Amino acid sequence: MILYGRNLSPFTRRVAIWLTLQGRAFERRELSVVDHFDQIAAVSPVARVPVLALDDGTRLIEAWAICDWLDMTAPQAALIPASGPARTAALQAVALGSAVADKVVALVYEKNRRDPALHYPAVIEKIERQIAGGLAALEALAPDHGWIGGDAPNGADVALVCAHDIAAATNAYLLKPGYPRLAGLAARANALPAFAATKP
Ligand SMILES: N[C@@H](CCC(=O)N[C@@H](CS)C(=O)NCC(=O)O)C(=O)O
Repeated sequence: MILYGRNLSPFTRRVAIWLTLQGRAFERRELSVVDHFDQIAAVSPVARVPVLALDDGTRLIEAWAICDWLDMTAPQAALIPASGPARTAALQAVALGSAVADKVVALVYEKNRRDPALHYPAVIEKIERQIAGGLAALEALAPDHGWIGGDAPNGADVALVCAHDIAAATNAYLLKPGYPRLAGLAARANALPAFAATKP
């Protein structure tokens, strides 16, 4: 299997950590749409990462759909509970982490990449408010110690940490209000090889 995308993509990082926590062998192609558009367009019709190219040539897109395939094909190592309220709760945590990551990436495009002369303060402020709301919700989900997944990180832990870390890596001021439980979860996770090796 080949995973396309850089760790600076929180969606690609989520898939990379998922693969590693499941103990799967895979190759990386650390490409970004900004610098390698044509190479990514060659493997994804919408030219986005992550893309997971399977050994039979199938190419999967969208982090949630890739992780669903990973869990389906390795049920003994699944990172999301198979059914019931626990599954709904874990998927909602992943959705929230993913939504925060989405808005953090949107802020990178609007603020970090756009010429300051073309900044739209109202748009930036709206995105910052969306991120603040999402981070507060992630803080409420983050455990004081250990993992949402119990004895080991599950998909919810992975999504929360990826959201936290992309905010820290791109616009650290977003974390200034203080999210101590989320920060603690990220610190515990980043002490593990799967997270440490992919930290943006
Ligand atoms: N919903 C997608 C989001 C993927 C995404 O936004 N990827 C970004 C990198 S972080 C990308 O490829 N952006 C290029 C673009 O959309 O133009 C997922 O979960 O996989």
